[in-house]
Amino acid sequence: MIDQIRDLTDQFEKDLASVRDMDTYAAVRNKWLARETGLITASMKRLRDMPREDRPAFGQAMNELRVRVEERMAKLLDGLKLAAREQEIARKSVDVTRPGFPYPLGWEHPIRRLQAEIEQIFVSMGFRVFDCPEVETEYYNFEALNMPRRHPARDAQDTFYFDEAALRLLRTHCSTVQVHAMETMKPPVRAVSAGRVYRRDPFDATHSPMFFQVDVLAVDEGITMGDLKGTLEMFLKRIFHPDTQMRLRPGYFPFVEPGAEVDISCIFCFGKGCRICKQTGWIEILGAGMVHPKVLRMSGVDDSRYSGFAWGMGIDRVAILKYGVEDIRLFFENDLRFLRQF
Ligand code: 2NL
Repeated sequence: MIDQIRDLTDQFEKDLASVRDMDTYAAVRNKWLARETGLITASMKRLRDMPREDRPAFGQAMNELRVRVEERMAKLLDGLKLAAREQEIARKSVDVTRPGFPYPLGWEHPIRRLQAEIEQIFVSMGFRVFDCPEVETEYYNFEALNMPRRHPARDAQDTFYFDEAALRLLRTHCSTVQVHAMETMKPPVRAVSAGRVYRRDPFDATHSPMFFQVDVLAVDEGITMGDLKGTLEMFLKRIFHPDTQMRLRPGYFPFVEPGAEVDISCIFCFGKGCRICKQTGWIEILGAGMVHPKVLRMSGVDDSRYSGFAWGMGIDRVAILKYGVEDIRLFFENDLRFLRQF
């Protein structure tokens, strides 16, 4: 009887030693502990065929064996689970000493760089860089610039409104910023403002619903058209070419009087006539003028004492000319193969 128990115990130790993984563990567990067919239950059944006096001792020994088997199996399971988890961790761990993947870097956008160059030119002439939100009110975008409701110039610039009742909109030009500049600064005012503007235009080779503008303003005592021409010529020579010529033609903008359209001598043929300037030798580049007295007055500037000049220019347009880009959409696709050429 004792021999039987010892054989079982030896057998169990051998089985236990044979466990390698969850599958072999399950097989051993089944062999010993299955409810009906396991070796423990089967051995217990032999109790009935034994002499009465042997039963208590055998029963007790079998019970001890059962407890031992259960405990050893549970411990083995813990060990297996731990090993599996360690394997999992080792599999998932990251070798921080391995060389990384090259991370694709961006590129300074040519329009933003041009904007910075333009701002720098004006800073060097004593102007202040002024910035304002792109979401504006009708007052700053239109009214304060002498474009009252039902003014035709308003219809000409199709505007993105957030909601007409609150009169919130996306600015259609950067002159809005100059109105704020005149309101916040006492003359002399010398301000340059550049940034995004928005118009309900189709997106094609020459239009974009979002583009970039720069607006320049100087207000002081005794400012004349001569100051406008001198400052403008200096700027155009610096941004394009030292030999760039300039000419002014009469032009209409409601916020200036008089107003002018400004051309530069063609930067491709130097005025000889080519495809870009349509054989005229001149390229239209910006609009300018003397600030309308009504505009000065509305922003709290005494128009009997002060006068000012102003102009506005598309930065994208300058970029297109300067870099010979055929399609404005290229500037807004952010394809690094395009941007890296600048
Ligand atoms: C254009 C024309 C222009 C201005 C902008 C301006 C600003 C104030 C008062 C008066 Cl606060 N004028 N700016 C003046 C003339 C023309 O822009 O074609 N821009 C792309």
